[in-house]
Amino acid sequence: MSRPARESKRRPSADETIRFTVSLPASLLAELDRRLVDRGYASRSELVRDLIREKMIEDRWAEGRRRVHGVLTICYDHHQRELADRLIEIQHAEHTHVLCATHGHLDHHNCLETIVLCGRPAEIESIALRIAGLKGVQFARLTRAGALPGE
Ligand code: NI
Repeated sequence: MSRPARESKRRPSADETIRFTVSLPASLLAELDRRLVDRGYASRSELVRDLIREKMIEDRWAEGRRRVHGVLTICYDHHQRELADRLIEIQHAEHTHVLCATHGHLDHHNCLETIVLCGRPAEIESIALRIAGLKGVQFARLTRAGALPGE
């Protein structure tokens, strides 16, 4: 007796891994394999999964309406007048968008700080720009992050 058609087309559960076929031009596949080796991936699947996740985070930021996370990394000279106070003031004023901050002392003069931000992309970018623009902040980089569906 054959199985009913409905059973063979059941919906996979969210954590199930599905195998599917992708057609690529040979040159694109060669580029993918180069990245695989350069980045130390164990398989094409691992690399493709990460590329999809990166794109999903990018799209979420570009779409702009949903809550995302970002990590602002800054370096500054803590001897710069009033800079440490201004950094603290901005974070307190934006406390609903600041999850946490970590401070590291790089040497006698220089500090490294990571500030984990949450909110809509425009809110996070505005806070990051204000901090990056403070006199004495020598390096600032915002890393875009966010929760992914099903993970
Ligand atoms: Ni320090």
